[in-house]
Amino acid sequence: MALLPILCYPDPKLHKVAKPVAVVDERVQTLVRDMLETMYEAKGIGLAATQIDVHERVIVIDVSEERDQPLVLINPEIVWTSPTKHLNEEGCLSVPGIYDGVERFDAVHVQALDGQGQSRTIEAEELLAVCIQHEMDHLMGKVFVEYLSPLKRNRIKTKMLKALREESR
Ligand code: K1U
Ligand code: ZN
Repeated sequence: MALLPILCYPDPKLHKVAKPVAVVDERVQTLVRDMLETMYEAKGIGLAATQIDVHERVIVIDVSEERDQPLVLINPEIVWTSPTKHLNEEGCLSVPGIYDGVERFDAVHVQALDGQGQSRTIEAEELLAVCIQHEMDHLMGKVFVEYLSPLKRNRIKTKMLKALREESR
């Protein structure tokens, strides 16, 4: 297993659009294991392959209290959305220390392959639904701060670039 470095906003690589996985083989299963290890180590509830500079449609999630219910979504597609949306507080491992409200569907149904390449439909609500929508945005090259006002987004960008400069001193 391996811990993978997580890209930090405003890295332009976070805006690449991920390609579908052709076959769930050993390479993809190793990627999934490494992503789970990286997500748990970073204390996140989700991670998209885009965030570790792999531009393939792979997501890992675990919203359980005990951190023992990993969910693997390969080539996920939203097949149903609830008629209602709500504002939810979100964070992002690629934008450390920043939390803000984003409007998301209250519930979604997602069709995806699991870690064994089996097709599954997941009916998600509450935090799982929010997390799935956040991670699927990553696969499309979208970071949650892009839902915020240009003023907020520019402040966040400046703060992140300053932190990166200080880190590399
Ligand atoms: O994609 C990521 O960067 C992971 C991200 C997922 C996420 C958190 C909250 C709402 C939507 C998506 C995180 O895990 S951020 C860290 C975290 O554990 C967390 C932050 C706020 C609320 C709940 C959890
Ligand atoms: Zn994120």
